[in-house]
Amino acid sequence: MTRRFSGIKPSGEMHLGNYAGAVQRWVDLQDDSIYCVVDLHAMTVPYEPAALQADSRRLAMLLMAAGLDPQRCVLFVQSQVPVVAELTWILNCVATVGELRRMTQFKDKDSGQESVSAGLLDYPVLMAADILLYGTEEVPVGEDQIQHVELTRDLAIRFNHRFGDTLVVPKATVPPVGARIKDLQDPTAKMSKSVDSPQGTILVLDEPARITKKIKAAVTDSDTTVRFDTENKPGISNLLSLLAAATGRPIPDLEAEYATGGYGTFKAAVAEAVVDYLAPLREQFSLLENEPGEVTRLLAEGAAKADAIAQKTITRVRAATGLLARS
Ligand code: ATP
Ligand code: LTN
Repeated sequence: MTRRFSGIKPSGEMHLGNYAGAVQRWVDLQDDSIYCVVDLHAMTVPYEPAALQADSRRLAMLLMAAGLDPQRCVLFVQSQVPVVAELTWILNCVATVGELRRMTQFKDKDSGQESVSAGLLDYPVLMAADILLYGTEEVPVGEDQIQHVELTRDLAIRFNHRFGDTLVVPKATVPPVGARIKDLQDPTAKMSKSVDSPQGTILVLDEPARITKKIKAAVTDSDTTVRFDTENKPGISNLLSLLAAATGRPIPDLEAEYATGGYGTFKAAVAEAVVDYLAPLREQFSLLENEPGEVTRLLAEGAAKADAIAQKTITRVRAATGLLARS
């Protein structure tokens, strides 16, 4: 079995892009996999402490509702296995400031700001610690995270070279292109948690009527043909991607079915499919909401399983790097 690890930030509500582009894949590949709500990563930018706690639980519940089964995979909240901070420190002494400054995500978030936290620069080292602590072989991520996984590989190789073969060198696995869901109001930008576009973002827990309203108001074009052409018809192409994700049907089939029926009929079909697609998740989520004690217990169990794996790695890392054994 291949050991997989991936993480998602508890900043803002889960949207359809996260669900269709990442979480569904996690659910399909959950055996022998470890999935993590990365609350420590969410602290790298300004945030509300009370909201972070609530958001971390809520995201974990959404992941369970989406189909991650704590009997089949390890699902936990990052900070509940604190040894990751210890490995981050050790890797900080392997990483260079220069390579961290070159990370695109850091450059994007840093630019135009008067001051950013040291944590923002260190974000990819914490991510490397996540990945390396659990002996990860494959990291399912979106395209935007490939650079961070490459850095993780470099750090693991450098560590092994300096201290002897200790860490597993992982690789990124990226979903096929087309899996990117775009903003309904600006179909050239990705649907995103951190960009304020409430009408352009479908949240997985949006009421059906709200989902329908947003899809009907989606930006399209002045043509009338339903055709997949991201260059000239980004809005319609995005709706086709949504329909494909929601129904599991290939885009050419959908083009053939809706080509000439008009945008109104097409949008109504997309709305209905997306509502149906998200219905089981809403249902499962509300069941979990009624069982807060059970959620706490499942998360504690997940953290204990993750910690058992982590302790083995950190013991080897401490010995290799010349730290005294803990008595
Ligand atoms: P932000 O919007 O703040 O950049 P995010 O929505 O990308 O955050 P993350 O927690 O960074 O959320 O990522 C969780 C997973 O969801 C990642 O694997 C990411 O690639 C995926 N993802 C995020 N947005 C989309 C999208 N629009 N389409 C497909 N996948 C997406
Ligand atoms: N940086 C990632 C989230 C993340 C992650 C990880 C992904 C944190 N730790 C470890 C894969 C493996 C993001 O923004 N999507």
